[in-house]
Amino acid sequence: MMFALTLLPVFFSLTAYAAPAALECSGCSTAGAVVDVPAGQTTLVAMNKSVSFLALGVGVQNYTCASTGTYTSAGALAELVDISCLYKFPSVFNNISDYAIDLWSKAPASVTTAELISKLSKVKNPIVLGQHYFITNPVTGTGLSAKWDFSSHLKNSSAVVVGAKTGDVPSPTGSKDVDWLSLKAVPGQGLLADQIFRTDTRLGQPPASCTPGSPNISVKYVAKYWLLGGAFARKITT
Ligand SMILES: *[C@@H]1O[C@H](CO)[C@@H](O)[C@H](O)[C@H]1NC(C)=O
Ligand SMILES: *[C@@H]1O[C@H](CO)[C@@H](O)[C@H](O)[C@H]1NC(C)=O
Ligand SMILES: *[C@@H]1O[C@H](CO)[C@@H](O)[C@H](O)[C@H]1NC(C)=O
Ligand SMILES: *[C@@H]1O[C@H](CO)[C@@H](O)[C@H](O)[C@H]1NC(C)=O
Ligand SMILES: CC(=O)N[C@H]1CO[C@H](CO)[C@@H](O)[C@@H]1O
Repeated sequence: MMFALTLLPVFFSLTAYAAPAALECSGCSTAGAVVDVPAGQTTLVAMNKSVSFLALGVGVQNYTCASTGTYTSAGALAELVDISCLYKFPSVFNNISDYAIDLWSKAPASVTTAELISKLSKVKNPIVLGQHYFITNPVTGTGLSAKWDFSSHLKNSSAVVVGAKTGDVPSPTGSKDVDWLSLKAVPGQGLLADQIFRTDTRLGQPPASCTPGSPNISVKYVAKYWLLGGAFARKITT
């Protein structure tokens, strides 16, 4: 661990994304933000609700090897950083996924997502809003459902949302990046949001084939998450 951390300044200083001055990252209103869905499609459609939270997810997509010799999704785990203040600065906002995946994919395996976030030198004062992870589907009792959990940060157990997928399009940046998604809130599973989008994905796809019986794998990825509606927006925005 110590060894890995002492390497951090080296690879961070080598990064190509030298910024003149770091921008304040967290704590701004995104009420006027428009979800960055791809043009020319009708699969991902935003509800008429304000963006309450805009986060950069840094984490892993998990996969299990099916008997057919291909990987299938087995959930994900990500830390969610408030990037609300970057929205008004396209030169940073449009490149934040590239910047983060560059650092994250080069980081030694012992570097955690939290450590990585603390080293995002292009932004100032990043706040971790919470985590994205998977739970057993609360409706059917089998399979996995995506959850976003800000309950610690917002000190309210209702500051969570479980999503049911409503739309899925291939990433415009290519097949190496996980799909862009829309999800709607599963009723009765929290008040954090009414709708969730995953956009601007980088990496996270599994290898094309696997040997049945091999262990589950975790593949690093980053994405932007947009949470619309819900009951908590004013509690963190300014
Ligand atoms: C969104 O809702 C507002 C207020 O309810 C309404 O004035 C506006 O026309 C709606 N916009 C769309 C695109 O539906
Ligand atoms: C691998 O993922 C599958 C699907 O989510 C899960 O049932 C299984 O417990 C996981 N195996 C391990 C060793 O974590
Ligand atoms: C995904 O893998 C990570 C380890 O890489 C693990 O901590 C996490 O619990 C896993 N999540 C699921 C849903 O399997
Ligand atoms: C949690 O948030 C909800 C929605 O804003 C609110 O109604 C409730 O009173 C809050 N609970 C606590 C303990 O603050
Ligand atoms: C350094 C870098 O990747 N810059 C890119 C940031 O995003 C714009 C588009 O918004 C690209 O044109 C730049 O090349």
